Amino acid sequence: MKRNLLALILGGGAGTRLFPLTQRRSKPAVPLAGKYRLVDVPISNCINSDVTKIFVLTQYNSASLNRHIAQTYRFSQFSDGFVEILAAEQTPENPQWFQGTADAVRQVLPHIEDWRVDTLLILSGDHLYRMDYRDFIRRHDETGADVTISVVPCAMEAASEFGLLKTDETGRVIEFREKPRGHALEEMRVDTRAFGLGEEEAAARPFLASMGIYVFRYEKLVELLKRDPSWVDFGREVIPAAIRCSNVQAYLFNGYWEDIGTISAFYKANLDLTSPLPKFNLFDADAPIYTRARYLPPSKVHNCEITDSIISEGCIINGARIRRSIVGLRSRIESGTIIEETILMGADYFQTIDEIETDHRLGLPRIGIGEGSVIRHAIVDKNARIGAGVRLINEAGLEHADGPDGMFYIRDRIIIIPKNAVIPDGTAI
Ligand code: ADQ
Ligand code: ADP
Repeated sequence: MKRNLLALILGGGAGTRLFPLTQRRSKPAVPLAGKYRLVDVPISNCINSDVTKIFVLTQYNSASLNRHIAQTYRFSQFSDGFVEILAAEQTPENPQWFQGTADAVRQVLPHIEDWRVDTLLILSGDHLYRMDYRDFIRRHDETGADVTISVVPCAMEAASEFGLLKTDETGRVIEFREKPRGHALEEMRVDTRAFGLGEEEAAARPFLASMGIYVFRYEKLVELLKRDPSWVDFGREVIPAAIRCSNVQAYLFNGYWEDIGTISAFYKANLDLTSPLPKFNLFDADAPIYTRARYLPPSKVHNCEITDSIISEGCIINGARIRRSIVGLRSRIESGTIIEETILMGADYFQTIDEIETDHRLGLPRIGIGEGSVIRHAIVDKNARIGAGVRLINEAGLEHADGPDGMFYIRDRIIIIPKNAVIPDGTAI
């Protein structure tokens, strides 16, 4: 029988955890690793697993997400593949935005019922990992499951951030608790040796955490979503209910996996890519991460000292010292700058000579990093104009701050310069 499989990528709710990167765009469109966007990871995993019917669910439409999807994921006319965005919409019956992950799926059911789907693959839009979903789906088929949850062994320190579960000896899930704390957390400890972990590894990672990605038998999902409209979240309501009334199985994933839905996790995972042997490999020719082909010129580097960094296409870098940083597309960096442990997202476009001259007359820094500036431990969003002699080093060691008029933000000690921000010459933060 021909399988009818659809993938739904949950592209984010209100997006508060990645604010201000999500101030002007929906979460799937947040730039990653200098040239990609978050949504490229699950979409590439899908394509590399032969899953080519993909919907991206997002709370609001953003121009950059629409443009990115439309210009990147064009399948051949002989394929039935597509990537389509479904944004939350107000209808006469439903004036609400998505109330949670399960509610998002419930609200888009009318768009997918025509597809005569038998299996739904539900994915998250803010994870960094590489998975062949065919193995995940095979396990779902072999066990005759209604729902299969992908899980990773997890350490005590991180466990309360996740849905935790227990299985019986056949791998069937018998208990699930969403982000338990204290005693409730302690009770979810399991012997992960049963999942093939060695003695030491099992002691270090004694919990089974849900990755928040699921394979559902379509009929069962529809039944669960229709049963109680107050069930709006998979982790909090739908999965615990499914365990009570159906066959829910766990699929153990053994590779690198990171939830990068918060500023500090996003920052750390991006910077890890600059390591000599990063945990996430962008250089896997068998399973590439796709993104928009932009036909940019190769980067030009003049008189610089650059170590442990990623330099994207279309950059011009003059006389800079750059260490452990990501330099995004079309970045323009002037001489005497020092950039350390920083993510520069680059620019959406090259400025013309006329634009640069006009900026100069108006006393506005051009897009990029001006002469002699020092930037450390920061995220600089696209099209930011950082003047000359600027110091972005969080000198006061602030944990959390909001700059005047949204000029900058500090989250977990990381300085964030929002998209299109202007930082005048000589500013010190
Ligand atoms: P969380 O990651 O906390 O836990 P949540 O923030 O609700 O779950 O989001 C999961 C995914 O859905 C994210 O990609 C998010 O952006 C997206 N999303 C959230 N609300 C949405 C909405 N209203 N509309 C569209 N998309 C939305 C979940 C599980 C845990 C599991 C972790 C693993 O509930 O059990 O351990 O994922 O990261
Ligand atoms: P990316 O190249 O990172 O995928 P986008 O597709 O989001 O980025 O952005 C590139 C787009 O930026 C261009 O296609 C162009 O439409 C837009 N853009 C915005 N402002 C300008 C501008 N002032 N001049 C030229 N292009 C601009």
